[in-house]
Amino acid sequence: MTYIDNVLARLKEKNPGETEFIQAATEILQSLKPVVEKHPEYEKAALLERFTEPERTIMFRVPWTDDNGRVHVNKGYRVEFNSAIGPYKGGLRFHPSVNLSVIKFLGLEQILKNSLTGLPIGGGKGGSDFDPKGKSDREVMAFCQSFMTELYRHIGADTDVPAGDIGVGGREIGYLYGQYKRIANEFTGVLTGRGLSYGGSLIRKEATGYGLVYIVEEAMKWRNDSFEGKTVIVSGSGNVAIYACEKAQQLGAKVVAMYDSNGYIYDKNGIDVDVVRQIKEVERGRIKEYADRVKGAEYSEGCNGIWSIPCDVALPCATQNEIDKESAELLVKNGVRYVAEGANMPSTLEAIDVFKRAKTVYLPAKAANAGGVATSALEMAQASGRMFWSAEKVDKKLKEIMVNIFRNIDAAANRYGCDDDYVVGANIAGFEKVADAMMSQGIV
Ligand code: NDP
Ligand code: 2IT
Repeated sequence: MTYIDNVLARLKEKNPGETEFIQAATEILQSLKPVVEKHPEYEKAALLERFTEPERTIMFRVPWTDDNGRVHVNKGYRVEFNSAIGPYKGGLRFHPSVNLSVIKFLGLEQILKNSLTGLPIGGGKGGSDFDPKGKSDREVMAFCQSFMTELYRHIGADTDVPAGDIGVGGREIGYLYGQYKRIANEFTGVLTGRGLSYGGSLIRKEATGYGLVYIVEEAMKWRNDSFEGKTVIVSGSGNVAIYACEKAQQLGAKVVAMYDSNGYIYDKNGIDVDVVRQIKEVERGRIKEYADRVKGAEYSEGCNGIWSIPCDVALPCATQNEIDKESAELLVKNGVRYVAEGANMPSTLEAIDVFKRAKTVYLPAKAANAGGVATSALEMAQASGRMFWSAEKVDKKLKEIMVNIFRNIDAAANRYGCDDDYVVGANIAGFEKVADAMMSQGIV
């Protein structure tokens, strides 16, 4: 049994039932084989065992009262996974499906993603099984205040800097920040994705979606190709999906379909992203309403059907495992050429295999959606320098970061004889820096 097989076997044994975490760890560890073979000292230092065990796992009770005076209790999590190259950094997810396994898979991915940005940020992730959907603003505020009343003691601008993720957008970050400031009595960059009036950065809201399109644009450029005239599918209709759709269309593509957890819309004329933004960001409504407002658009119940629509580019931007083997096969059969992940781990291991065999240009999440956290790090830099950069400046830096990530993952894949395998490239390029930092810092 090799060192990696051993670590994986023990990880499964020690973390029973954590299917998402094991899925992410399997993908990562298996692609690190050539690096580990080159560095026998890693095994002596139990580097992979340490890399896959969070530095700290915080779990807490979050009690809050609804508008009818009923008391509810949710679970709260913050997994401070790895601080070898910087303070823990990563989002908070509020969704009923959140559990320890989900937060740990996200945290593990975040370590390598944050390393790929080239900026000094470690990996962490948190959240709750609280569902903001259908709650009043006051209920969301009550929940956020209770969540932060425990979380505040664990975080800090140089310790751990949370941000948004599914179910945590500008409104939630505002309530969380207000409560942090009140308890800690300090105004610092302890959360990113803040509003522009209280320390946020221009372009942070757009950054994940824009960055996703920028990295695909670069992959296309290397193949003498471009977004011009391409048919694109974007799953989800939240923060990442909306700005991926906007940027792809600015570059000449036609986005024909999007979804939320109830169903998908198909608009052969190209999605009007302003209508989606109005429904989702302003009204907090359902994507179904798009078909009532835009002539020629159709709505279908259920999510999976979206992958049967022929497209050149697929941008999954909703959630984990939204593309299974069958959906991947459909995409390939219908001629998809690029798949790039706005969401974290949206493709199952079997789906990734289908894309690899078909030689689809496949850009995994930790590279493709790193623009969000990279811009969070730019927000941290602005906050600690007590200054604001223009939208043009932030957007230019974001684009440079995405182009660099593409070059680095491509080079890492080539270095190990795995040309165009960006899964291997991203895992190795991200891991090398973290491994070096961990080795330098001793057994901690
Ligand atoms: P939002 O909450 O803004 O949007 C999430 C979208 O995905 C909604 O349309 C939601 O539909 C849909 N969705 C969520 N869960 C499911 C599900 N189980 N089945 C079907 N659809 C679902 O979140 P974000 O846009 O911020 O996040 C989307 C993805 O991008 C996540 O995987 C996140 O981890 C990742 N990501 C986010 C970053 C960021 O900066 N925000 C950065 C990097 C990655 P509905 O409204 O019906 O729930
Ligand atoms: O998955 C992610 O990278 C995010 N949700 C963004 C994290 C951040 O700290 O901006």
